[in-house]
Amino acid sequence: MRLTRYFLPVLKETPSDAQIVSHRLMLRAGMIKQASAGIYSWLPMGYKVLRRIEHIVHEEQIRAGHIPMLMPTLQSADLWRESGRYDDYGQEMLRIKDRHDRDMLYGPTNEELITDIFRAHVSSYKDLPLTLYHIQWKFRDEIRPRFGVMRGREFLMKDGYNFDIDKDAALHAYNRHLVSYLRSYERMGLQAIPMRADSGPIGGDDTHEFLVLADTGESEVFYDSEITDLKFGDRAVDYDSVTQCRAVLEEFTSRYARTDETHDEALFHAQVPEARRRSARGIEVGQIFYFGTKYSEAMGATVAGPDGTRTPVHMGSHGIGVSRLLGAIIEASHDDKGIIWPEGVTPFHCGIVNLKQGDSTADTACERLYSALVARGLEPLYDDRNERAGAKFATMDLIGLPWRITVGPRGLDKGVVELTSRRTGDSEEMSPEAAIGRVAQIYAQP
Ligand code: 5CA
Repeated sequence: MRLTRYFLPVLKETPSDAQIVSHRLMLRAGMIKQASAGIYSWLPMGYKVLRRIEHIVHEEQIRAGHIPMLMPTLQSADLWRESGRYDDYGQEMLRIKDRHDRDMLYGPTNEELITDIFRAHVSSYKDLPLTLYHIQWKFRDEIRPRFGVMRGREFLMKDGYNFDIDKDAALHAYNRHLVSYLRSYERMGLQAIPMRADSGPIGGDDTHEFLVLADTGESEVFYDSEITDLKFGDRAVDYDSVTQCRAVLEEFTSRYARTDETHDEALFHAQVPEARRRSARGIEVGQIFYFGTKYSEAMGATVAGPDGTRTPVHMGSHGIGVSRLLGAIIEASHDDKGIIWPEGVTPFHCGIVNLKQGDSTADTACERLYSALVARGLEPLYDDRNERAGAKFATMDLIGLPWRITVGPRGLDKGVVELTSRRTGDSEEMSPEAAIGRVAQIYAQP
């Protein structure tokens, strides 16, 4: 993409109404624009990162054997009356009447809708296990929408639902989700720690939230410091293996880590030596639930077992805050100049800065670099504006592309361009070919 042909409405001033750094940077970098309280338009660069995050979530869900589909945003109130949640959900649910005076709602989550699909089409244990998921917009009429996309009213969520014959099988689905979530967050450059949590309006006893530690997080958390040393890394886990998935669960959840809703000070002291006790703030980027037969019993979702007797299916639901993740990633990765995108989610793979636009040698070298990177399957953002170098660097630093190639007449005389890491600030001179090779290698799939 050439910057002169793109739509990147960066702001010079720091927006005064944004309280936390990720919100300020998303506005300044021209990623989002508020449409009304807690509702945002995703401008091209924000949308690009949103799609990158979605793509990682899809890949990891499919790798775990979960099946993508798409359910609507608007739902009929009738299903929610069956489960009993139409009244329970309260003011957070946006209720709408259609022209026939029928009660509709903008879905805050989809347990009812998916259970209705299941009961209409599945009736035998032979069709289990089954996990269906979608990535769809949700609406929760939050009393205090704030911090930009972090606590929105309209937000994008991945929500998945498992259907299993019994509790053991459903717990395997729970563990499988835990593994797939650890992988997903790490690919986004994040450390998200599973913590024992409260299940709230979704229900059930078994639930973990995934938290990214950040001072601006809305949740207070308590944990054993050893937990932050755990990395999922590139280990191969067979998602069909009950023992392998359980081993990961045990490794990542056996140490004390709880949100304030489930925190137990006495237990904390008993389990964790003082030097390792930490309290901090965290951003909740996902949550997994096992709630057994809560919805299947209320809505009559049963399957016939091998002997023909019908039993309610065991279910769980599993969410990732896709749009919230943009805020969480920026909170975890920025400096005073702007965003620092992890390679896994960056909107463009690298920037090209032409120090002397209009100089035919520099222009030609930039065009060549640009086409060579595109030919390698990469997406560079070429700053071809007629601007001074300082302004171009400031824009690149603000929007946070992890790598920048700087091209100027003086370097070209020596046959070199400069490759700079946004994270470390380190620069290295090399031939344009070498720079292309390096960038291609950084993004090569292992
Ligand atoms: N049905 C279950 C799992 S599919 C569910 O709704 N879980 S949830 O309530 O925990 O939401 C899943 C994730 O969505 C949360 O972990 C959080 O990351 C994100 N989320 C929840 N509310 C908001 C909000 N108001 N703005 C942005 N993201 C949100």
